[in-house]
Amino acid sequence: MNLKKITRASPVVWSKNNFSPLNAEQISFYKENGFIKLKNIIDQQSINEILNRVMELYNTNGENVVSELQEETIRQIFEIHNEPTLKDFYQHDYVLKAVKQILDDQVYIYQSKINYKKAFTGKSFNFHTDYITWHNVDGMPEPRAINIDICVTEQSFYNGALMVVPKSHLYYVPAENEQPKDQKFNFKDNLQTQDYDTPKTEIFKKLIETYGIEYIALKPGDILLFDPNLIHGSSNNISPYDRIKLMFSYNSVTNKPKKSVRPNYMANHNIEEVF
Ligand SMILES: O=C(O)CCC(=O)C(=O)O
Repeated sequence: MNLKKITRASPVVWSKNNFSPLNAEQISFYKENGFIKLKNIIDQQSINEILNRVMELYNTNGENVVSELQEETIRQIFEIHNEPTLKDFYQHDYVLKAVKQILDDQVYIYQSKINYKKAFTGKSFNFHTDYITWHNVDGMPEPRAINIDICVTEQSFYNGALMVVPKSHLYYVPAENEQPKDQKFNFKDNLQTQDYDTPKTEIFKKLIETYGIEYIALKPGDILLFDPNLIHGSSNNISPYDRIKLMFSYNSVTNKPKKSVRPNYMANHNIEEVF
């Protein structure tokens, strides 16, 4: 497979000569690799507040709560940007400035969630890019969007930390099996099983052989910025430690999807707040 044929045309960093809050080195690392880890962005007291709120939400139920396959254990809680106590984190001054530096536009929350990979029982996420679903299913025109992971509990190789294929964001990798765009399709079940949108095996292998796979180890308070077109995934949590993180996905206001058949909590189209 010739990777040139699937090379991405859209920019990764949309601003030009803007080196604050990320400096020139950080911007070029993000541009080349599709991600960057930033240490100690959220203080420990705030992390404790997040953890308390996560534990309260863990005991709620609703359409936006996804359990592990055939288990009661919670896997994900979506639409957390509507939680007043979590507002300070997706509206965090540094985070928003970095997001807008990369996207060079006003932004809104496209998707938000807690990924709660419980000790012993938390399940894997198959390798995928978010953009393939956002583009094919939701109709997002370009990858002018960004994911921010806020690390709440330590993420390491033993508790299912995220893995990424550096530089894979520079290609549009077709899926082995595309997710249906049919309104009747059970998008929620697919969040548990992830049967669709994994990268085509031959291309995936070639990317790994060329660029490798990297574990993203993070400590509480660290954040990860990553491009929605970056291939990422993670393994089961077989350790006795919960792996908890918040994930906020921001989209540029000039990049709104024209249509989205997925529920609003998966692909927000009620844009009430623009930053
Ligand atoms: O939490 C993880 O390890 C991966 C999450 C992910 O890729 C997703 O929620 O789309």
